[in-house]
Amino acid sequence: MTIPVNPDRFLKDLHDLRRFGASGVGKGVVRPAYSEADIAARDWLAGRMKAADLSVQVDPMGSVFGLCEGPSLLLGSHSDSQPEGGWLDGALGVIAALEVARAAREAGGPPVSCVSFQDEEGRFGVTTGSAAWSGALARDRLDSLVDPQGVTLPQARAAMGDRLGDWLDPARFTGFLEMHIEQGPVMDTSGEAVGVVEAIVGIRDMVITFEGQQNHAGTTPMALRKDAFQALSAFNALLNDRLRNVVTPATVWTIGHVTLLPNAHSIVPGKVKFSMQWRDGDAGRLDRMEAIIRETAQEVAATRGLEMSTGPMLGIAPVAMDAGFRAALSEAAEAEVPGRWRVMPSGALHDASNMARMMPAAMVFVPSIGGISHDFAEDTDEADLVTGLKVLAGAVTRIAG
Ligand code: HGY
Ligand code: MN
Ligand code: MN
Ligand code: MN
Repeated sequence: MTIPVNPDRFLKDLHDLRRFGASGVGKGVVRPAYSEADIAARDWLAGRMKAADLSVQVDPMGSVFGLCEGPSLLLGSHSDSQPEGGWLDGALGVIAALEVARAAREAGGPPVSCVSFQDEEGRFGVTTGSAAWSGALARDRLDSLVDPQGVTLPQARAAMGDRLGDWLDPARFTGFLEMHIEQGPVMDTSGEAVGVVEAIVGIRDMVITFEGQQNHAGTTPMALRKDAFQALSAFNALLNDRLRNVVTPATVWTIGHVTLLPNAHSIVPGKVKFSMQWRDGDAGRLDRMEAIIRETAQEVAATRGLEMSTGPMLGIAPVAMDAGFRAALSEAAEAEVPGRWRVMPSGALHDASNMARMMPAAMVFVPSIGGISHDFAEDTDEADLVTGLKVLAGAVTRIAG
């Protein structure tokens, strides 16, 4: 049967979710995992699930499930945001999932459950909520995770109090589908409306620390300094040079968070802690990059007389999407927007990466205006949002009938 999704109801819920943590700049949101806004949004979402006659269960990480009875497909994404996030990254997939589950239930269609995973945006790691559920992140590591401000995961989770429940048995779900914005420029440039994801890149992420000697910025001769900022700067230049030999145009690496200590005009900085993240579709290349990163950091520290240390590494392996689910999405896309869709990889991480470890999983993308995401300016044309919803519903029909 065709699942009679309601585009107006879907768009209204999507805009209602945006009010939680609204940044006041464009449609942007500030809704990091376990913040007041995030928890309020999860409570609102639980209410919408109950109103749709789904039973709500929250797992030990704070991922919120809206369940129907018996085995079902699971649809969803995440409702936490980056520290400066867009209104669609994650939220779109959560509300599309809610709408398809709700419409299917009302019409006596196939059983569909929905979920908003917690901390996909990695306040405590990489897609933390779904990684912990799938085992990609060992559960005995959870208590040792710390955010960039020094808050531990157990401290942050405590804010969800007695909302937290037990892990769900993945065996109750027959597969996972996630709708998401592309977060890149490909479809916006080509004019296509839908992307069917073939594979999701792998990621590795760790913190590197250089520790030198804090000193007076007026009296310490340049040749005698053990300057942590200069070490980071030299490391970055050397690393970019060396990685060039092993990467492809699709490989990316980012130093996105830096803490320079003590961070004052007239003090030679004694310490720098920074995030080092790299992504590629090939696990062997991720290994080779890791070796170069570690060697280069070691070498720069040794040459300049600083100490170098690395924190625990987090990672998610590259993963292919399920062939049958991809075919269902492709058929649904062709039916909805003939010739205006493509098959493409995902350079962003998604909860679907972890779900693919436990059950068949696949993803559908809609375009991002200007290719902008992880920014308040992130947006997508309403017509594309609705097209994506219909393709998702069409794929559910083809998979679960
Ligand atoms: O960074 C990512 O790829 C994801 O948005 N957390
Ligand atoms: Mn996302
Ligand atoms: Mn994101
Ligand atoms: Mn002085």
